[in-house]
Parts: sequence; C-alpha cells; structure tokens
Amino acid sequence: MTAALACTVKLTRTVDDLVAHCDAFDFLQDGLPVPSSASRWRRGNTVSEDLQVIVMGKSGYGKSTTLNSLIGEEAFDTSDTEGCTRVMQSAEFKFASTSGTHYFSLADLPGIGENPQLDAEYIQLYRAALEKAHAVIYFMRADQRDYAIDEWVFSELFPSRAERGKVIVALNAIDKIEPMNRRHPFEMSAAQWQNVDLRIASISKKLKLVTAAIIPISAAEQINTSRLVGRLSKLLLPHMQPG
Ligand SMILES: Nc1nc2c(ncn2[C@@H]2O[C@H](COP(=O)(O)OP(=O)(O)OP(=O)(O)O)[C@@H](O)[C@H]2O)c(=O)[nH]1
Ligand SMILES: [Mg+2]
Repeated sequence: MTAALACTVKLTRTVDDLVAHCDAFDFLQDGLPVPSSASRWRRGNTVSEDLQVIVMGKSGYGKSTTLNSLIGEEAFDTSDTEGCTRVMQSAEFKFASTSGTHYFSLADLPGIGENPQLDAEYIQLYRAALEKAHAVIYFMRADQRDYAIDEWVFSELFPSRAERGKVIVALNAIDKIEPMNRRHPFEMSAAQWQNVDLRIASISKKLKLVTAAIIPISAAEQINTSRLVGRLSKLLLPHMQPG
C-alpha cells in the first residue's frame, strides 16, 4: 500500500470465496478493475490494481459488524462499549486474473464523533482514503436523529453533487427503530418500515442525497444487506472492464 495511506490487511480470500458467501457480489466475476492512479496500490514488492470500497461514519454505528456480515467472517473487531477500529483495515478478495494482480478491497475506517482531536485526525484519514476509493459506504443509525456530525463530514468531504455521487448511506440498525417490537424470529413491523421511510426522507434533505442512495439495513438481523451490495455494484461497474 502507499506510504501516505497505510492499511492493515485483516483477511485475504478470493472473489469466488466472497461470491460463495454472498451472491450479490457476483458482478465482480464479470471483469477486472480499470487501471487508474486511484486503483493502484503497492503491496510489498508488487503493485496491484484494485477496486476499493471504504466505510466511514460515527463510532459504534455498525461499520465493522456490517462488513463482517457481508464477508461471512469475523475479520474486523466490534464492540458495544468503546470505539475499537483505530486504523484503516481491510478485507481483500483476489480476482481470478492472468494479467497482473487485482483485488476487491473492503476497508474499514475508524469511527468519528468520540472526541474532537481524534475527529480532526480521522477526517484527514477519510480524505486520503477517499482519493483511493471507488465507492464509499457512509454509516448512519436509524434509531438516532442527531445528524450534526454527519452534516459536518458531508460538508468537509462531499460538498458537491459529483462527490456525493460515490456515496451510499447505510442506514443501519433499522431493527431498533420505533415502535420497537419483540417478534421472534425478528421481523420488521409495517409501522417500523413507515418510520424508516420518514427517516430516509429527512436524511436525504439534510445531506442533499437522493433517496435511492440511502439503503436501510440491519447488520444484526441481516436485513437488506444484499440490497446494499446491489447499490454498490451500480457504483463499481463503471470502474470495471472485461477481464
Ligand atoms: N441492534 C443492532 N445492533 C447493531 C447493528 N449493527 C451493529 N450493532 C451493534 O452495534 C455495536 C457497535 O458495532 P461496531 O460494528 O463495532 O461499530 P463500528 O461502527 O465499527 O464502531 P467503531 O469501530 O468504533 O467506529 C455492536 O455491539 C454491534 O453488535 C444492527 O443492525 N442492529
Ligand atoms: Mg469498527
């Protein structure tokens, strides 16, 4: 990886392994990343051309939990009590390619909103990671309604419509939206879905983002995670070419 942006690789598998766990990623089997300065990463003595996705957002909003659920392995540490992701970390999936080295990389970033010193540091990390990213998944929580930090991050990192074009908002923890229910096995109620729709409309207005880019999910209850990957494919396919 580049000297300016270090990334700890937590897990290495193949694209076929990933698709075997979650078939919504099968679009990755149709091609390879288009070479560009953004896609180029140094790995020890070799250089790879990668398709890079980064996740960011407030601490404790379920970034690492969602990534683990998408890849089907506990690659990233999670915690319900303290911020636990401190550096950029990734899970890497090697494309089956005979021409060069190519990876699909899902990178987890530290969460913001814990303290102002760390926020200033992490926003720089986000900025650097953004330069290398083909798509961003920005995490929010359906059971929270204070968007001050999110509005700040969006004004810092995605001021223009073009910059917001590579962002998906994962509106996580919809299982916790009011009115809470205790159905077992868990199932969202119609009233909860109505509140999800209201929350999406409000976030769309605040962050100036089209509603189609806001995907309601529950990492804990595995709701809509394939839909999140479906939206991701729309952002990534333009950066792929036939292998
Ligand atoms: N109910 C519910 N809890 C969730 C969901 N997703 C994550 N959590 C819980 O939220 C807590 C924090 O999750 P993490 O994945 O560690 O959050 P993070 O965004 O990676 O946090 P940082 O690394 O500090 O930035 C954990 O206890 C998770 O189990 C969800 O969809 N529903
Ligand atoms: Mg984390």
